[in-house]
Amino acid sequence: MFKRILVLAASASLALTMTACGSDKDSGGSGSGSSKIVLGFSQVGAESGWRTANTKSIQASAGTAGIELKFSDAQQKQENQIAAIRSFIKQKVDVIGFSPVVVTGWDAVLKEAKAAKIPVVLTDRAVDSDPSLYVTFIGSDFVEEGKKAGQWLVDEYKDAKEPVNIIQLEGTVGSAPAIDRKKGFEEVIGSNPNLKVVASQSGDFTRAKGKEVMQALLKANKDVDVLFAHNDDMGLGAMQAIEEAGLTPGKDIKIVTIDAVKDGMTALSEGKFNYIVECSPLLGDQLMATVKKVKAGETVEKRIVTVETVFDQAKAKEALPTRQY
Ligand code: GYE
Repeated sequence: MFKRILVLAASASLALTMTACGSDKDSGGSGSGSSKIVLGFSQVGAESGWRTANTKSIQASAGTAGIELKFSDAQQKQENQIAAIRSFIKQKVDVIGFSPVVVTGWDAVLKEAKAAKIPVVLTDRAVDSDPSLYVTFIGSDFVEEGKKAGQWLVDEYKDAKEPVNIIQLEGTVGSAPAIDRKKGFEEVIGSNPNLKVVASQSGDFTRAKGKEVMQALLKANKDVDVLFAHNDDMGLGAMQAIEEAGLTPGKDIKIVTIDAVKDGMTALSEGKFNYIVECSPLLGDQLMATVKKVKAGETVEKRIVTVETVFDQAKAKEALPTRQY
């Protein structure tokens, strides 16, 4: 019961935030009197360093592009995202952008946006809806990221004569990055029968959950060689659990993660992580350029893939001083 009241209160405050900033659509014109493009953006939440950097990028790029941004944080809940998108439709924004927390369950609301003739641009994460329901999807290739992480293990343990026991910390259940990173990773390590995933569980992309789940998994699995975490934050939480268990991260248990945010890169440069596959959160400029094109009636590519790299400990040391996020 108490939980239910909290949920109601949360959605009421969400609705309030959105009406509070929802009335200024025509007041944001530039000096020339022309009206600004209005973009309604529903963000997943603030679960990780990656997400915070992504939010900053979107806000900064909207400012530079002269686009009015109506921003809504869904606290990692699909129902909040659906409510936000419905509110954007009601407010008649020009374009809707969102990063879908999970892959499934978007058909109805995407059809509503289409019926209202409001184009939708997906950023960061994919959906399983019919592609005719959105204009484009801007983001990383998560299967490829999982493969790059797996390839590091294949190379690192190419001469291993004994089983290499791996713990995998998965991202949010049902999210595109969790599904695809797991798929790419397991496909590549499958080439070496010594590489064994002994436990695989979700840590919901957060540091706190990463630590909690790793504590439990370390108790249940005595001989762990490698941790593969689907993002830096879970890896950082797990790193604490490893240290508290009296083990040395980076040595007793090697750590491979995805993202390459500053805290992850710091751990890598200090030898506590062993490898990071980059996933860039800086999608703001591409999003704003796409929004402008869509508004001008120009055609855009159905899939816009982000360019990314990988980091070992030496490369992390080099890159850290100029890292933006
Ligand atoms: O890797 C993780 C975040 O969807 C790519 O979400 C994003 C992932 C990112 O919480 O840190």
